[in-house]
Amino acid sequence: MFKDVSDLASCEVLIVDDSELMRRLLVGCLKDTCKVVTVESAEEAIAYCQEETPDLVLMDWVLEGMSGLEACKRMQATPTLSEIPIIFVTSNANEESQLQCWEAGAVDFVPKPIVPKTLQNRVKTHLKYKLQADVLRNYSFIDGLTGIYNRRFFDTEVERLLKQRHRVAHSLSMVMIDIDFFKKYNDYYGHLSGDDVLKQVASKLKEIVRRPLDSVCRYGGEEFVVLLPDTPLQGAKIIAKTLVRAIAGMELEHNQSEHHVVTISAGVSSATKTCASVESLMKNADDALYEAKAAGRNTYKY
Ligand code: GH3
Ligand code: MG
Ligand code: MG
Ligand code: MG
Repeated sequence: MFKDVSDLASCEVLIVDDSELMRRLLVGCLKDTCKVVTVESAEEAIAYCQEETPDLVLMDWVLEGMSGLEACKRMQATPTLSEIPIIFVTSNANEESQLQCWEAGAVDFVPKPIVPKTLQNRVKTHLKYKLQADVLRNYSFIDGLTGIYNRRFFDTEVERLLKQRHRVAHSLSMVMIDIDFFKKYNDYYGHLSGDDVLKQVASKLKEIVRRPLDSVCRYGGEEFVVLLPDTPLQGAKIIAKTLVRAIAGMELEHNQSEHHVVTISAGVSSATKTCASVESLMKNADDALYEAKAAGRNTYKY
């Protein structure tokens, strides 16, 4: 799921330069190290980074339209883009210019005309740092018990998806899930068996929710939440139904439950014109989950 720390070849570097000759030269320097993409302007660079999140940007300073320096400042000020390191490659190399690059948040500075070996090594070094930072961040997004995403990931991801939805107006749905009579399960079978059920349920949910952009998170205790970008309510209901059936279908013994096996209840919500905040999405899903519990559990509501 995540890139390996030593896998530079899987990294992507975005080259921003308005000179075709320079772009070709830079691509030639880097194409054996990593994947390379080029754009001609700062505006295109920002748009590209919003969609694709490259691992590193090589930024020219003097560009038509927005300058590279301004683009760097804007990216640094944007939470989703500020993690992408930027190296300036520019002939504005006097002391004052270099200071301005550092102040704008650049991680390095390579003067033109470039020395290919120096550029390659600077890029390699910064890609390694970037991969290490990614690995640490990714670990901080994983739940230790079940190996699926945790609450911290959910909080970050749901914000990101809702913002993205503003731009591209796609749908976003959510399924909140809670294991039924789980306290009784722990009391009867013991906490370690309870932990094992949490792992098995998490793994089944992940097995079913398998589109690359979907995510299954452990929200806390015995509660999970599934994020379904680009999925209207109708689609999310089908997923909720499938999940509820699949967990009961595992037939994990639970003789303290009226269903005799481990079951879940689920509440579904979708972002609409009037319900577009994290809070309202969560509240609607939570209310629906409560209804599912009241309706006898092992079911879903919306
Ligand atoms: P309901 O059907 O209404 O959801 O009943 P419930 O018993 O599942 O609900 P409640 O919220 O009262 O209990 C949740 C229980 O989940 C409490 C705790 O024993 C258990 N639990 C929470 N986190 C963990 C965990 O990490 N491991 C284990 N084994 N149990 C946990
Ligand atoms: Mg230029
Ligand atoms: Mg609960
Ligand atoms: Mg419960």
